[in-house]
Amino acid sequence: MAKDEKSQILLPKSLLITERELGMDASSIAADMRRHFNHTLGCDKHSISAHHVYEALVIALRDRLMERWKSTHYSYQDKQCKRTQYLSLEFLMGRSLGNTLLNLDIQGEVEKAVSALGLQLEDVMKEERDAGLGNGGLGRLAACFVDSCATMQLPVMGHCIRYDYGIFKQRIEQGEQVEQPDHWLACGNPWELERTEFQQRIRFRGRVERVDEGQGFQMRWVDTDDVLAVPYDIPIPGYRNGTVNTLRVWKAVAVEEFDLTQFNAGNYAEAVAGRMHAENISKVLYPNDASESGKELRLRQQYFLSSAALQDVMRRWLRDNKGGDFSRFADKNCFQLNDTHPAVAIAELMRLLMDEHGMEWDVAWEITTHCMAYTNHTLLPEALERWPVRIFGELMPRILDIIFEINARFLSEIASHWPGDTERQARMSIIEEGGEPQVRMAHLAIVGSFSVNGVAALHTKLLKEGLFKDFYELWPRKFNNKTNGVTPRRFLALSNPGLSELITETLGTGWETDLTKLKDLRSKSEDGAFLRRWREVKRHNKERLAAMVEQDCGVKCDPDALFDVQVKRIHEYKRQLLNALHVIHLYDRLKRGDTADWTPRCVLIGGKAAPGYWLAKRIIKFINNVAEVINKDPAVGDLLKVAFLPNYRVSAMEIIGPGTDLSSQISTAGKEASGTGNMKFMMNGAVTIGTLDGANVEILEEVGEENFFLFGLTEAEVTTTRKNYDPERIIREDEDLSRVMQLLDSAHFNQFEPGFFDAIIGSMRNPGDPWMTLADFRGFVDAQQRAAQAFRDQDRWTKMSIVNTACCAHFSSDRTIADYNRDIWKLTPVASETPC
Ligand code: 26W
Repeated sequence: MAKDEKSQILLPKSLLITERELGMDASSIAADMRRHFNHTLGCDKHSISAHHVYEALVIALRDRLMERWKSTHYSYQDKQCKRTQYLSLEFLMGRSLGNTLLNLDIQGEVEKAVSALGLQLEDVMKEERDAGLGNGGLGRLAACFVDSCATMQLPVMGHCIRYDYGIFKQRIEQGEQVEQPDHWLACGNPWELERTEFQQRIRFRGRVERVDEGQGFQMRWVDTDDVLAVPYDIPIPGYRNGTVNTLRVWKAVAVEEFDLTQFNAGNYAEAVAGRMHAENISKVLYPNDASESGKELRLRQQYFLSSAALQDVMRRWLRDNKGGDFSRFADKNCFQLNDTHPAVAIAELMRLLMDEHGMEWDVAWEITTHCMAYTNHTLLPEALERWPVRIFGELMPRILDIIFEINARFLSEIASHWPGDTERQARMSIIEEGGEPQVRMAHLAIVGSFSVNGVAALHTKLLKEGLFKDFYELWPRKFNNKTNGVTPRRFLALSNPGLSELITETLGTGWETDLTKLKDLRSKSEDGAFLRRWREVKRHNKERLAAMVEQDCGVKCDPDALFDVQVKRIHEYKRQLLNALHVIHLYDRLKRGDTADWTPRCVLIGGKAAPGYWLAKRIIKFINNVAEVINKDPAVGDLLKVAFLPNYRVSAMEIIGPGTDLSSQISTAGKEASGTGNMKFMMNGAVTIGTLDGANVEILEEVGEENFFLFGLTEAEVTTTRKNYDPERIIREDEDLSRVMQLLDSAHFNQFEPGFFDAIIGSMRNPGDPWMTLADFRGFVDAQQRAAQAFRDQDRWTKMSIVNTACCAHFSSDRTIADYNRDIWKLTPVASETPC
């Protein structure tokens, strides 16, 4: 018999289910769906909502996951194994239904069950909303990582905030981005399980008291405004292995007590308003990508998540280690910080160990610095987080004290390492002095972690040589590279069923968890019949994509044209503008009749702009205007189509990736930390046109120059060229570029919106343009010409496509996670107790 800790009620064993009881066959699933539809959800003959059908199916599946979830939990518990907590302010999960069916291997049975009830599974699947708890690459990486961890049976738990509003929905009106709130929880989330019994109390504001407790001073954080963190668990099933891990998302809830002074003074509304303030913490995801916002609410979110996750681990630790022995804590726990967003966890762990568990500084520091690990995701200075010391001190005074102490001890280490080098001290300090002193979160993260990693080989090298050079000189062994990856389950097996089937037919199964098997596809690239099959699959996927483009943009694309795609957040460094210039150049060629050996092409561009990033939003308008002019010009016809895909998101990528021929990865060298879209495209047999940036470098290495359209300045060339960068000269000396700029100057794409694109044109003409867009124009146009020519030889193109898929093993997130585990986490895989 087990005891409920709080109520002391005895749980009779007969209440617990220990064996798997739920059938995985169509008739059991159909029966459960009906039961949930009628009883759990209370639907009746007047129900007309397809959403209820979806919900009934999810609950039936969740029940089946639950059995595996428990047995995974028991296995981890029995082994008392080391665990990792992946702390991330973003988890861009997308939809879960398809992934669950795939991983539980019940697609066929569920299809039967649903059609036995007179419905189409495809229609039911469309009812699911994307869980958009992230902006872009960083958030989606977290989602791919938890998929890989579950598949590799590693005891890793994700922690995130349960935002009521995810990344905004993007609509395009008159060519402009219009943001709409994404209230994704409006109809509830049937996957999640509320765990109020594990709620934690998070403190804010108040003041710090020094109390003498006889054997020395203790710090006490008092008079605080508390908020409750309530966890909701989302199951993360591994691929056909019986493991189900957990993504724990935390919701902010006001503490039970009212503000009594307000309440007693008759200010009922003010008392309730205080609750609203607390609950705002988990209201909305910040939609900024690659620029920090400096907003107080954001810092409250960061501390809320960090503290909730740490206290949750502490609770389990104290339960399993009676007497509170922390000597093995760091052997049993690792915290991976997804960028600096949760870096305040370093100071919070110190606080918990010292203030709540009576530890001395040195002992607490030893533990902390042996379980924290930090991943950096960007080199852009504007994305590096800094918080005003003042805000920090107001919100978390005790945490600020601890950061000051960490810094004081760190600076004395610097002073003894480099005596007299005060400049270096100022450079490396966690506190940036000046008018408004700031906490540099990256410095805190490096000082408090035993591991610091970049996300692609080039990125890590640049971190060591540039941004973190001082730290690398001090602690070279902390630094390591972990090239990103993406999950082949969602982005190949699930989203590209045609190609998956062809691969399985050719190589057998097993590639889903071991992409090195795909290298055998290479030998098939001389087999004519195989080439034809490969082409048919791609053609089918292009039809699917074309249907989406027609539906969402009203633009008709010929599936035989070259599908040239760039989807990602809109940012100057990603150079959607360079793409637009090329499109305009093609249009100019068509208009002057230069159509010999023309390759018909559909250029698709999509992505969200941060709502406060004015120029990025203007770029969207620019692309839409260019598309409008080109698409309605009868002289262009089917030779060139351009479309801006609205509301780019995970579920859209599942259609876009498989239907792409040419993947544009054209950032200014040295700016894109890794990129992960590049990997999803490659996996699906798209050929990359790209610069030597981020993980493109490694993609090129894997596929070879003949299967990649390389162009542009290298990072080193960017740095040297910058000194005397002269865009006007480049325009003058390039006939094609001059003509493109003339079209822009003559307001060809903004005839009724005078001056609308001046800022865009000005940014490219500026000798100080940090992204040096015009420097790469010629290289890009030439590379595009090579791509167009290659595409005309369909056999040649198909071979390139096959080689890309065949060489993608390095870009599976399974490989990435294996690297994290080997070098940083050192976890032992644990099989789920009851095999499935
Ligand atoms: C504080 C505001 C903020 C929010 C997000 C600053 C910075 C970010 C991230 C760094 C944005 C991001 O998603 N970075 C991307 O991370 C991917 C996963 O590692 C990389 O593949 C991309 O190159 C990188 O831009």
